[in-house]
Amino acid sequence: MSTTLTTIDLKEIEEKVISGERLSRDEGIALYGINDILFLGALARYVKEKKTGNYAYFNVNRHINLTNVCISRCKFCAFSADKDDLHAYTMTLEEVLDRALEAPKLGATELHIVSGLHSDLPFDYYLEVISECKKALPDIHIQAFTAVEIDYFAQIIGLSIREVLEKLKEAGLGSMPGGGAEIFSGRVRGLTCEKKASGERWLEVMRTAHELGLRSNATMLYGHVETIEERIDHLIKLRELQDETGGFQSFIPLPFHPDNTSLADIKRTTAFDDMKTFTISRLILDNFDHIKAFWIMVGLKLAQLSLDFGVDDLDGTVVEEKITHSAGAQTEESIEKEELVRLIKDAGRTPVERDTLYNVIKIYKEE
Ligand code: V47
Repeated sequence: MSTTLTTIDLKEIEEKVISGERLSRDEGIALYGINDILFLGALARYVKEKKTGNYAYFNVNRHINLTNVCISRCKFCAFSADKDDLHAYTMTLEEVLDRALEAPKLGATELHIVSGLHSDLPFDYYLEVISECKKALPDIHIQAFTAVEIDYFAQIIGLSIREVLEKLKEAGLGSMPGGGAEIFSGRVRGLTCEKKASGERWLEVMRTAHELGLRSNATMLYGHVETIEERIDHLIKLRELQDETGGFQSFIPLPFHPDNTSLADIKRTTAFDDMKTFTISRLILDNFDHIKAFWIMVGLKLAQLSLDFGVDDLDGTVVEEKITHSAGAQTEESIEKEELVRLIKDAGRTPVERDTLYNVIKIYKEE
């Protein structure tokens, strides 16, 4: 890395963070050059505690991936398939409902639905998935469809992004997950996912969703062909949109898993890279309330540790996960809520079970 900071500069950064002053692009880039992980952790922890005190959040949710058929075939993805592949699948509405109906039995308050960009499914299929799930489970929150999927629906049905989102909202869509953001840089998208929506388009979809009152998350897929500068530019673009709309709830850095992808030669991210990315995200994204460690991708041990490095949310129980597990994840696909509570308590934080919109369901105070 080319840029490094002197001790004096570090003091300056510390003072800026403590006085709530915004860090610049250059400072973000330079922070990646710091190997004093405890310094970064202390700063990120300071910001985390200012925002959410000693709380660490989780929810009880169930993931559903409707289809793995995808016309995009991104180089970093091991989940997607061509329509004629033996492992290609598309769930019928009945199958979706079967899975969805398991959710309340597991105590879940959220369905998290994301899928491939299927070549033939009509927009009505997705509308029906949402409306039927909502009809069957009126109390469950449906967080579904990445900005990339919304952009694709708009193309296949010939409607504007706003019209697509309005129809989905009317059908029962509650909020949007943060996937598909990858790295916004056109260079990186050209190398890894040239067929999917551009970074500008992803941001445009989110802007429109927020204008319609739909809240969303945001992600960054890191540890493949991007540079540190491109990571920071990604964060700055999210910060700028958040200044405009305030519609993002949480930011989730996603470490790249290379197995079974076209980028299988790339090595997995290291613990230092993961922890730096959590802390620097916490420091740059001063207008985001929550930084989430998706334990499925980060691993349970690092996810627990991240609670001292700027993270305040561990995502949820998940139940069934295909995207990371296709790419070699060694984590379980599911976790009991009691285990999330144990991990959080053991880190000295107060576990808070939340719903999708961060309304508190239960605070696990010490008995
Ligand atoms: O968009 C794909 C990423 C995302 C790989 O919003 C990969 O709360 C690592 O966005 N290695 C889907 N990552 C998952 C996602 C998500 C997960 C949990 C919570 C939320 C939320 C969102 O996974 C994709 C892509 O960026 N991805 N392939 C891979 N090989």
